[in-house]
Amino acid sequence: MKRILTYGTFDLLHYGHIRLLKRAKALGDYLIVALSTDEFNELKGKKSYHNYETRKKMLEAIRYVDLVIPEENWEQKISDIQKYEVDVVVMGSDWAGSDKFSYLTKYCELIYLDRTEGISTTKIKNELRLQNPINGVDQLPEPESE
Ligand code: C2G
Repeated sequence: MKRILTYGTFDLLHYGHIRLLKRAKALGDYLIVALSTDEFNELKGKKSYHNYETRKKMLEAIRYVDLVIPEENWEQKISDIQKYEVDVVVMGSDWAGSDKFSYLTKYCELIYLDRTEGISTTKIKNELRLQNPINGVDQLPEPESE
């Protein structure tokens, strides 16, 4: 059984996330998602709309996802790979070359899949904000963080 592992926040789930998960699962037989906790998101400078429990439930409803575990820090990846006997870590191409992942090649295969253009959680938030100004005041979009 080929075991795949990926990491992320997966907030305001969108087709870019689903496409990543579908392609990751197609690389093996069992897909584990290490989902950023709310506390780790704070460390990453991200504030998700949905909390961890909600984001976890949504991921568990996706046919490609077999297990969701918490991502609590940057340092847990090697122990995750060993504990879950992971064969391949998969990430979107925006992470390609990052030192947060490149060292993992000593422990397992590392594959980057093309990021889906034209969609991101930040884009969704910004466009909703512009479409729904508060008290008639257009809200300035947050800088693209993804
Ligand atoms: N993604 C994608 N296409 C998009 C948006 C996201 O392929 N349009 C991918 C990202 O590359 C990532 C995954 O979907 O592999 C989850 O994206 P995020 O929820 O934005 O996760 P991120 O903030 O990149 O957190 O330790 C690593 C971090 O937890 C990754």
